[in-house]
Amino acid sequence: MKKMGLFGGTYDPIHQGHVSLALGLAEALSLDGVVLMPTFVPPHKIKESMAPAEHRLAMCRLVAAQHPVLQVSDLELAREGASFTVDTLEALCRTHPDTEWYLITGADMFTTLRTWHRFEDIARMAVLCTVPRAGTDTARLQAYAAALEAEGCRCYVHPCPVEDISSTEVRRRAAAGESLAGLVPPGVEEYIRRHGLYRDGAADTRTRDQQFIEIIRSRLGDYRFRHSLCVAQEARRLARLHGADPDKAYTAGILHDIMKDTDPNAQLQILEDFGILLDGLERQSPTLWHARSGEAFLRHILCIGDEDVLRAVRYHTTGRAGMTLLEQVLFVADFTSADRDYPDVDVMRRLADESLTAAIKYGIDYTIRDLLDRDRAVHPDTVAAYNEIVLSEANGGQANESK
Ligand code: DGI
Ligand code: FE
Ligand code: FE
Repeated sequence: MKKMGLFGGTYDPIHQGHVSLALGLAEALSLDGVVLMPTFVPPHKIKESMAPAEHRLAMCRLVAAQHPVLQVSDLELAREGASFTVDTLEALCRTHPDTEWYLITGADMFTTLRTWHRFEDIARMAVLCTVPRAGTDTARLQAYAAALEAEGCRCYVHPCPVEDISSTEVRRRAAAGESLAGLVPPGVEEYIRRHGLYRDGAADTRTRDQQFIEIIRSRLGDYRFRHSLCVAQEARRLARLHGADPDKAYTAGILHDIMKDTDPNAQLQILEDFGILLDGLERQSPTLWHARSGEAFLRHILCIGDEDVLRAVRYHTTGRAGMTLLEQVLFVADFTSADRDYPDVDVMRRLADESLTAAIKYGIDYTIRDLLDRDRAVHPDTVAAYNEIVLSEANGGQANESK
């Protein structure tokens, strides 16, 4: 059995504290290696001063090159979305079957371990390791470890505390042009200067939407990627026309089909991970899954908190009674985007400019006929959306247009 450490972090930048911790544990536990795993940072959590992921990764590689026991993996960055540690461990256990894993966490994170997603599985797959900070929290860490061990977890609290170095302080000094000697490993200071990291104006200047576009680019095939950009543009146009928020519409358009090209079983896994239950009809209709798994991915993995955008994605396929204006805009834009070329798309586009509800009715009419032709079930939300429009038309078109 090989013995390997897994040490995740933002590494913004990697500093001497990380290195001492990794090397200290590697020696104490006779590890064959320690994998440094730079983590993905969701677009909205990227602070002005943060270095782009490529640079965080490159600095880790620079340091690993100086210490044979250190390795670097881009597994989590390549996933383009926040990863659960449990998924990373599972992936590593799969690719390294004859390895015993030691999960390395800093003192702060160690005492939150019990709250991590699927903690029991983490504890089953790895020995939980930490190192106290000099002068402070040894007893607290040992008490937490003892409690975990009483539950059957395997833990290791290193007896030699390490000096606490703050990445914030490293970035502040870099911004002020002060020396980083002793704080970061050799080469990292030069790397930071050469690339102008952590200085005003050196931040990742890509907008959130640009970052979302890169994320869908890596998750979707060519056809679906182009469709998503077209829907984003069309949603923004329709939002302006009908008084919805154009920025939200654009973002929702980019993201609405984010899970469309994801393997159905992987979509089910995501739904299960987040405790989302499908109704009986949904379970039978894999084409509906991407709306639900998409919402979950945006909420939990990309950490998008805007309920308007989340709802628009959730209901973009079925619609529902009482759709918000943004939901209506996205629903219609999915039919009228520039890439669509079904025979009566012009009719649909004309309706979309005149009235969102008229366009929704026309779209649902088409969808329901198509589903019936193919012996597919129609989701009750779709029927409810349709009925609401028909009934309000019968009442003189009062309700719903400006919901
Ligand atoms: O993802 P897009 O292809 O851009 O468009 P969409 O999200 O509207 O998905 C269209 C697919 O969803 C199409 O295969 C039909 C299916 N669909 C839409 N409404 C219903 C539905 N399937 C079922 N079973 N029931 C529905 O009410
Ligand atoms: Fe869709
Ligand atoms: Fe779509």
